[in-house]
Amino acid sequence: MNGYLDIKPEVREALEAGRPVVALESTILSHGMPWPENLDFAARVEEVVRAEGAVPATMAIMGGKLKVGLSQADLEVMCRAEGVGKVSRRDVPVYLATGKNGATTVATTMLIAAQAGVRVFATGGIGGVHRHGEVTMDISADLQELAHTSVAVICAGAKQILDIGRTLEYLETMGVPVIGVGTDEFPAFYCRRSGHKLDYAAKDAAEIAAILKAKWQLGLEGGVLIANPIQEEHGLDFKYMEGIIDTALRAADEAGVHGKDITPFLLAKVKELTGGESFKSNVELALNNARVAARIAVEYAKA
Ligand code: PSU
Ligand code: MN
Repeated sequence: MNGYLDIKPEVREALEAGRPVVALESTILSHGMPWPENLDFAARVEEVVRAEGAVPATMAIMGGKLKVGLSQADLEVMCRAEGVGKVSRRDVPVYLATGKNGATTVATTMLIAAQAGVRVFATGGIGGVHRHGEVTMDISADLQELAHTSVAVICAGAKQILDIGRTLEYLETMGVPVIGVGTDEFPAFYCRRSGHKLDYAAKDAAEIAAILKAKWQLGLEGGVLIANPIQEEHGLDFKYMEGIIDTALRAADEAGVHGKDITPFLLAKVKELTGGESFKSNVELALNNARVAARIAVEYAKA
């Protein structure tokens, strides 16, 4: 156990007893959803995990510690998001040393989960290769984390703000299995389909748990990406979203936004352009991912 880890007692007990735990990220709270709806979401997502028989562990960096599981007061600080930064892998040492509060991205949540011994993590969408990434080299650190850190990430695919084809190519090069949940197509967050095929459609949580076990028992380190499409009734139209995203990308270009600010900028722009509609879908898909993640964690704990 490293001295930077601060594991909530409930999570520690579950880990020690080999009971299922599901990691959750905090960037989705601090930088992905508005106050106070994010606090309501934070409570609901933890409830969904508990209802399936697993223990939720929301990750963040607070007071110089890697927090594994947040109290209600901690969740409120992350949701109010005053002075809360967005922390990817490169930012971790700075936040630990300075005591600044940081919301964890997919990369950082995976990193903390692995250190604490949590193997399953539910999020909304992952970062990836940005459009024109072959020129800008803007590739999310999430992909390198998936390459090296042994945590399963349950997501609803990736938003069309990214170059989904190149994101999948990158994952293939890095040896990251991408498994569809009841689908052989990689989903595009708000949309059930992206036009990009997957090789594996898992039949249930037990099969996914068996895949995780086979990979890690063999010593094949690194993550597994589980792609769980948004529920039919909450999905948005692909063509409609293409239009929204083109407008958001143009706005980013005109505003000269780049680097770590581009993802939050595009997410905020998409939200603004779709009105409240995309927010509801976002909440539903994230809850759905937490449910599937908890089922996988339960099966993995049995295996
Ligand atoms: N994509 C989304 N919603 C999000 C993010 C990405 O649809 O909230 C967040 C996640 O925390 C992800 C991070 O890990 O943005 C990626 O940021 P970057 O592209 O700067 O690595
Ligand atoms: Mn980037």
